[in-house]
Amino acid sequence: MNQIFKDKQDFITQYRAMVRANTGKEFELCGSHDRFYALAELIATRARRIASENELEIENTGQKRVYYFSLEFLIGRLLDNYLLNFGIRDMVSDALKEMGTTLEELEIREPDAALGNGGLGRLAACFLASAAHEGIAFYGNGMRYEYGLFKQEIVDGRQVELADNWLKHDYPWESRRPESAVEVVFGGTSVSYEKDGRTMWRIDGGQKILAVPYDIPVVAYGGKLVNKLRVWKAEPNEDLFDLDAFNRGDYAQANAGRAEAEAISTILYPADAGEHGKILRLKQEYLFVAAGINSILRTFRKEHGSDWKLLPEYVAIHTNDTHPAMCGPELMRVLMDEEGLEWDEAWDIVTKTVSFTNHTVLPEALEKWPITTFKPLLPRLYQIIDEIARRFRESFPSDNPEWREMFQKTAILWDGEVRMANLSIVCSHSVNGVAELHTKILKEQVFKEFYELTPEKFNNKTNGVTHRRFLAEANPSYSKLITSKIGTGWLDDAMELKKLEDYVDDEDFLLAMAASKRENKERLARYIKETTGIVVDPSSVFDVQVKRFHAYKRQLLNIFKVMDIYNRLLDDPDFTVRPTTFIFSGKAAQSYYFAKEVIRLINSVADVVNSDERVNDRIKVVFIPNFRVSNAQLIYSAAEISEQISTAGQEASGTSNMKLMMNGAITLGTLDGANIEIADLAGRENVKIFGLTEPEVVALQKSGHYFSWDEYNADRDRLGRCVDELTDSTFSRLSGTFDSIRRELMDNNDHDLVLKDFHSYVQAWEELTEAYGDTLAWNRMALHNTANSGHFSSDRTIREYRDEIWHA
Ligand code: 26V
Repeated sequence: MNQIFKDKQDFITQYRAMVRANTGKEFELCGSHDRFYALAELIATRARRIASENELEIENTGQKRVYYFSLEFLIGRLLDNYLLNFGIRDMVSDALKEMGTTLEELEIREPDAALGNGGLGRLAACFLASAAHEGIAFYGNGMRYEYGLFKQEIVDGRQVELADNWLKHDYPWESRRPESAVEVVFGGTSVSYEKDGRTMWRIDGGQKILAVPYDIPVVAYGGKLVNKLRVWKAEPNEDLFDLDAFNRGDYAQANAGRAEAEAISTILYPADAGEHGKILRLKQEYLFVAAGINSILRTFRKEHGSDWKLLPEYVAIHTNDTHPAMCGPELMRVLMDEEGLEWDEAWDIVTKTVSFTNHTVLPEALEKWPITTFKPLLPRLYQIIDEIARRFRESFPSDNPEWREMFQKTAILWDGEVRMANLSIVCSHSVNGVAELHTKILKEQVFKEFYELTPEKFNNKTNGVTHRRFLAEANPSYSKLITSKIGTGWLDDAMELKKLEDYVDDEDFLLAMAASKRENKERLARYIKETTGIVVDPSSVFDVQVKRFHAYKRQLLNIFKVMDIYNRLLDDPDFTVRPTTFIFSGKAAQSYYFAKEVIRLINSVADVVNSDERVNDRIKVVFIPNFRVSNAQLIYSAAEISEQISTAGQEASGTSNMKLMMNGAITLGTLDGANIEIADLAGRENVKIFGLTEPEVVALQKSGHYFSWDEYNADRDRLGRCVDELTDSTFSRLSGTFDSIRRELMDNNDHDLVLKDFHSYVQAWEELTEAYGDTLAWNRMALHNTANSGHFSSDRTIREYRDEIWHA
């Protein structure tokens, strides 16, 4: 441990001094806001000092640096994380109590940095933490959006989006680095000129934007290493201010250039994808790529000079999905146009440096840009992409008609569009999926042709999550219990959780687990009461589905189960259920009508069920608004059933499944994404699997013999009734009926096979909740889950990337 304070007294003295320096007031006279900012600054100053010591060391030892390019880093709050990693959380918590406040009171003052949409962005944040833990010189490269992901409110059951002005107050962890700003050019013309008998290219004219970096320290557990997340803000160059217009009194015009420049880093696009075509998004992608590459090369030159052949030895560039796909072309541009390398030399360097992760198989999520948008905005880059595409095409024997399919599928430019996934693959030496099944689907279906051409590029890296945040921090009572048996080693090495297997027959331990879960459920029940007004019973089963809303994740299937249970409780006097609280949380993209209707349905069912005294002693439905990292930590730790019910083959990996597993929730899921690996590791008897498998889904879709009306007609009493209730008055009281959901199921033939999997799902749920009656057996299952969750620590994932892709 790196002791950043001598002892509690030392901490208190320094903290008081910081409060005084910041506010001019004594600690006692300050509110929680000022107290939080002073505490954060005290910690951040220490972190920055260690970071600069590390920098020197890396420079001296010539350690390879890994740069992780991602448009999203969903980091959430950091204070608690910093304290845990510096090993001072308990000490600070005690000290604050002595000083008349609490850590919790200060923590909630921190903005929850929502610079990401969901799984992909949170994965990037987990990687920052784990790479630091593994001692890798690892740098996040991203965007500093002025507005993070929208805040969600629920009005009449509907999702309403509000701007997330997270920078309203200062952000204490960041430091602005204007001296490292980079000029980025949009538009202009690509012109050639002769130099030393060679044809060279440069861009004339265009709009020059300044990318200004802000650095956020990333503290490793143990506090010895501090890495950096670098996020870029777009600013105008001074010459964008139109003094003539200002002098004419036309202030809007005077500032127009400024506003246009700043717009680039104003908002995070809130759809998980599908923003293709929006020019601002393309500007974001180029800005953070160009600025990032520039700053990498600057550091390289300072340390190793201009022997660019050495770049792949000292630098790895990883591209998180296709958003940074321009890394390859931009690196080509700089190496050729600015450093004077020949194409082949530059290409060799690029393809040895860049690697790529794909995160989805959904065709509608694969990024494509109209050439008519791309080319005028980035003329020189387009030329380079065109040349990459041409050379790639020429590597085929193009006269053979059998190659035509291959040709079309692997084309980088096709049908008037730039295909970012194909560009990413061609520019990378490694392409990976995020769970075994997902990687298999990439190889055999989505990127089949590329796999045939270059099988050696393809590999799997099953996702992971940081167990220090999602178990240690999120679940203090369980962590304490775990530590009391196996010591603290599991914080460093999650595989040590395996030692918990020794306690599967220790009744006292199993009962202590139940007590810990109960404590977390009470904590969540209080939060639910505060945020929704709904009172839930902590002795009911907490059944949890929390994630972004998408048709393929099938929150609809889950709420159909609740509707069915409700109907049966009303109609069938012999039907009984284990008292359960069905908990949902998550956001839908603003423009994703179907997903938003499912949210409205859940809230409408909640409204009816929770106020129906005939059933509300046994079932309750809760939609927790504004799902984000901070409330996720309360939810995961209180969960008993983990709903992972996507249509098989659609969820690339999932990561909430891992977080919930660690916290001892039992997976109720399909054989999809990382659920398969969870089932294998925990043991089939410790999870509950249902539904069609991926090959069955593919075969059924291909056969053309799935008809949702057949499902409806085969069970009019239960399933048919739920479908009908979408459009009768049963759940319409809050804000109307659900015709579009019914149309999706019946007229659109139920694309996601909700009706098909309905019976096996409800039955699986009934069997699982039946098992809840035996407390010891249930907690034994839970324990097997926690004990085998070490594999899903992102520490393991990062080690695999390090050893097999980055070679750092
Ligand atoms: C985006 C869109 C947008 C258009 C409508 C359909 C759709 C579907 C999916 C996406 C997701 C884009 C990428 C993404 O966030 N993937 C998630 O990455 C996680 C980390 O690897 C993984 O655990 C999730 O399974 C995967 O969905």
